[in-house]
Amino acid sequence: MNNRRSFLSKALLSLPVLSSVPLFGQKKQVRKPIVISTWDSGIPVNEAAFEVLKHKDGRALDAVEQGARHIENQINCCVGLGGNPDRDGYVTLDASIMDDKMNCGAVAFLEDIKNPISVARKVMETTPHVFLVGEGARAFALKNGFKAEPKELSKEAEKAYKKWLKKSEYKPVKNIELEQNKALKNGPFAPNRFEDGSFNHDTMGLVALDQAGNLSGACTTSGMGFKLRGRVGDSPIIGAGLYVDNEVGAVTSSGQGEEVIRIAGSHLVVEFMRQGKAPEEACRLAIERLVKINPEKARDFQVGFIALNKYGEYGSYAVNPGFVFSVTTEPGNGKVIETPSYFK
Ligand code: SD4
Repeated sequence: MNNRRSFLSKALLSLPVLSSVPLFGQKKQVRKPIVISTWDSGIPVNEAAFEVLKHKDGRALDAVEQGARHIENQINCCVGLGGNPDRDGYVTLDASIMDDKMNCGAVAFLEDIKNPISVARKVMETTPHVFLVGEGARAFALKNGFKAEPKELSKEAEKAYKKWLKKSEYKPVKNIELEQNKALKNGPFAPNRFEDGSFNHDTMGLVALDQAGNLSGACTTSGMGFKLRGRVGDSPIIGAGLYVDNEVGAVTSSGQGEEVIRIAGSHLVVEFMRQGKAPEEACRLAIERLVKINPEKARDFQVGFIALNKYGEYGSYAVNPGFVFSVTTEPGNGKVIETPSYFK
C-alpha cells in the first residue's frame, strides 16, 4: 500500500487544481480532468479518453465512449469481439453508458457488432428506452449504420474455448488463481492474455471527470467466458456494473457479475459516497455487504469496484487480491494501482 500512497501523494501534487465547488455543503477543491478504469489494460484506454479530456470543452461522455471503443477495437484483447465465447461458441457482448444528466443506455446479448458501447450510446440518445437486448439490439445497430462483423473467434479465444471444451466445466476463473499480479509484473501495457490463452479479465469499466466538472461512465464486456447462452452480467445493468450521479460520483465494477447485481453494486457505492464516504471506503462498504451474503463462497470469486467522486478523488476495493485499476490525470501519466481487498 506504500506504493499506492506514494503514488497518490505524487499524483495529487502534480494535478492541476482548477476550481473549487460547494459539495455536500462544504467547499472543496476539484482535481480534473481525470479518468480511472478497471485493470491494467486501462492505461491505453485512459490515453484514448484523454484525447477528449485534454480539451477544455471535451466531454466526459465522449471520453469514456472513446476509451471503451479503444479496447473493443483490440481484437486480440479480452473485451469486445476478441473475447471468450459462451459455451456454445458465440461471443455475446454487453455494454452500458451513463452521462452527467442521468441519461443512460445499454445493450446486452449483442452479437457480431464491434462497438457495443456506441450502440448503447445510440440507444441513450435516439430512443425513448434505456436497454435493448439480443436480436432487437442487433437490428437496431444495423439500422443505425453499425456493420455486422464475421462470426469468427479470435485466435486466442478459439484456443481458450478448445481448452475449455475438454472439460466443459463452468467455473469462472478468479484472478487470484492466476499468478497474482502477473499482468502488473509484465508492465502496464502487457497483453491481458496468459500463455494458455486465458485472460485475467473480460471487462473494461471507466469513469471520467472532465474540465467542466462533469462525470460520465462506460462499461463494456464479452461477459464471463463460457457462460450459458443468453447470460447477461452486471456490466450493462445501470446501477449494477455502472452508475453515475453528477452531484456525487461515478462507479463501475469488474468481476463476477451475478454478485454485483445482487447488491446493485455501483449504485450502492455511489450512495455511500453521497453519505460522505471517501471513494475507497464506499467501495469497501459495498464489498463487505457482498461478502456478508456468503463469506465462504466469496473466497472463490472476484469483484472489484472503482469509484471517482465529484472532487476528482478516487478509490477501489475488491473481494480478493489481484484486482488493479488505472488512473490518468494528464496524457502519458497513467499509473496502475493495486486495489486493497477484503481477503488478504
Ligand atoms: C460479467 N462483470 O459479465 C463481467 C465480467 C468481468 O472481468 O468483469 N470480467 O459478469
